[in-house]
Amino acid sequence: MLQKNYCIGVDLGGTNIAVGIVDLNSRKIVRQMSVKTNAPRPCTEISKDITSVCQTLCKQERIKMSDIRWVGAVTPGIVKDGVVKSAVNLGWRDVNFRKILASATRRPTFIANDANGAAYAEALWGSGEGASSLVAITIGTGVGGGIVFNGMMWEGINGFAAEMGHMVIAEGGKACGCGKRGCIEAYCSATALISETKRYMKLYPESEMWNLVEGNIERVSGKTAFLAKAAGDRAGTLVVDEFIDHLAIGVANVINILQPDVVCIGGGISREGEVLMAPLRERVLHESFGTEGARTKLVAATFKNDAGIFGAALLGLQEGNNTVKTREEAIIEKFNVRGEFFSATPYGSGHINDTRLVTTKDNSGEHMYILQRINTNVFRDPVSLMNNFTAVTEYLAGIIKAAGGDPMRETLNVIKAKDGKHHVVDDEGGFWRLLTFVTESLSYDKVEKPEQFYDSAVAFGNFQYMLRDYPAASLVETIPNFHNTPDRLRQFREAVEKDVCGRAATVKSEIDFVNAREEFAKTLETAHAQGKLPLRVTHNDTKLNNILFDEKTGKALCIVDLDTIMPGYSVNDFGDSIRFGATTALEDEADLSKVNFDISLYELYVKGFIEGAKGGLTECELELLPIGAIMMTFECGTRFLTDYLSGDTYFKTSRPAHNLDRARNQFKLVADMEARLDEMRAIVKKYAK
Ligand code: ADP
Ligand code: GN1
Ligand code: MG
Repeated sequence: MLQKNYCIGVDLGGTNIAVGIVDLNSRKIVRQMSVKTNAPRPCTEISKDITSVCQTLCKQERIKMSDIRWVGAVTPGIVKDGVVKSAVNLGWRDVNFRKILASATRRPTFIANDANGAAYAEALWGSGEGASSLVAITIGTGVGGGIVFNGMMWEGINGFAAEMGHMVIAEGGKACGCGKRGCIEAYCSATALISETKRYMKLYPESEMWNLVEGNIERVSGKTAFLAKAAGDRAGTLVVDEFIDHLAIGVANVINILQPDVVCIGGGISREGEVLMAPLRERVLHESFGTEGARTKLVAATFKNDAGIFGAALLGLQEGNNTVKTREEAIIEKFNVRGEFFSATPYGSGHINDTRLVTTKDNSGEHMYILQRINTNVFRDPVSLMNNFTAVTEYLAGIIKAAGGDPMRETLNVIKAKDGKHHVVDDEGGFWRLLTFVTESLSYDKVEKPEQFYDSAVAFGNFQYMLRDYPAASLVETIPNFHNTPDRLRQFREAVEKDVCGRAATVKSEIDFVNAREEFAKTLETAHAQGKLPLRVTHNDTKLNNILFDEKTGKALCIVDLDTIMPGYSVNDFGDSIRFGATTALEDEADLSKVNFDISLYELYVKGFIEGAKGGLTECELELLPIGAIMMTFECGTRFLTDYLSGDTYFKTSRPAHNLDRARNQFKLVADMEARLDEMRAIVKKYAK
């Protein structure tokens, strides 16, 4: 019997979501199902629906989700590295679809634009099989496409690659939906073909096309003119010939630039087959360069209706996706894991470490782990970091156990390497650690329900409470002066001074914003120096996505990212949560009109944090909570701006002005909070009794 080798392809459209289990051995869709998209909806909801369809299909096929090697999904819109930059039909902007779908399905997950996905399937299993390069031009409502070279899809630096439809074929020509003129989409989309057909019918009342649509012009389709041409109709012939002329210019441009092995024409119109392709080939031959025996093959796409599902399913075969696997596999072999390596996929949205969800398998089933490469540019002494990490988690496990909790889910658990160490160093000097995966848990980049934020506050308050007697002196400072705001300002001034990228002149108002708060920056350090503000064992990175929520109960479950546990101020832990969570937008939202301080979320957090700390906060700490919120927001904004000025070497970025957008975003919140400081103080008073 043929061994099963399954993956899942998801074709997410504006109207329907088609999901299919694909058998990589037989190259068939073994089961499929389609549900309504009901767009616009948040990615988390759509990902949940996709997951339950996947589960249903697996049940029908009598397999487990863990037998699925990966889930690939294609979506309309601009996609770059798994992030949907914008998809108008779905109402998404800058959505990390890969992360959300991986969290929901718990499978390695790959995402691409739908036209790119279709091109990929065509390159691997369709008309490009065996060739090393293929360009697809897909003709539908619009004109799209995809470029595949040596098994890799080309998304471009920003996800806009292969937007074939906007290749200009006539300067100053017909208006296109994109706002420009003369784009091939204005001539060669199905929409354009239909409107040309109608125009010619009106010019030629005797045309056969009127009979084909039974006198009703609204019945014109992409086929009408082709049928008429086949019957020898003059108007139909004119429409089709013009259409082919225009398409030939576009195809010739592609060939002249890239000289790929194959150009394939997909979409509904490609069903016309040789009626379209034979004259197109002839025209292209005249328009393009090439030599005898070395000419681009021009063909109709092989995949028809199922191009979406196949395109999505095959994404896991992309070379880059497999190399990730081999490297991780070698590292996993050095740890004490259960069973054999099975898969690895990028996970989470942290700015510092590289995180992967890893699965292994043995006879008892599947096991999940979190594998992390510690950023040694940020953490200079990773061995001491791991000593902090293991000592604190073991201490917390004791407390959780004593309280009747589950230490395997309520705190992190470090897996030892086979050599007894808490880490593995790879061939390139990369420093890796392995944690058990907290099952059935999720983290959020933005508050989805207010109760969540309240819960996270209780959890962070309680985290500090649990560590109240922990020997602070035994902790190594993993990043010295981490939340010493005056020192952060010193680093900032240095960056302005050096101005290595020549960016300082362009951000003068942001620089002024920071400098104007030099005195304010000293507030907490001064209070500490005066003996008013105590040092405690604190987390120091309390943003919402560093807490895992129980998927079933929705309750805060486990605090993660313990790299910065060090002596610090409680008010900063409070403040860091506020800067990230008590806002109406994501931390990297660039449209500042969307970024506002959300004082009702602030109030929920104050209530929860004070409750969680169980009376452990001093009067001075309570009084300084609002200052902690402004301080952390200001400090983080300053750090983002410093990194922008220094050439983006610290935080992970995915666009050129990413750090600048983040800095502006944080400064907007600072200004909002400054204006509402009295209200913020009154709220603390209300709960501090
Ligand atoms: P970074 O320092 O880059 O932020 P984190 O340690 O916060 O790295 O990990 C990134 C993300 O991975 C977290 O936000 C969380 O969603 C997820 N994560 C980390 N550890 C675990 C775990 N043990 N189980 C489940 N998810 C985890
Ligand atoms: C970093 O690692 P992560 O993404 O959870 C940073 C925090 C910043 C935060 C801004 C070690 O947190 O200090 O506040 O980004 N962590 C480190 O989002 O620098
Ligand atoms: Mg983190």
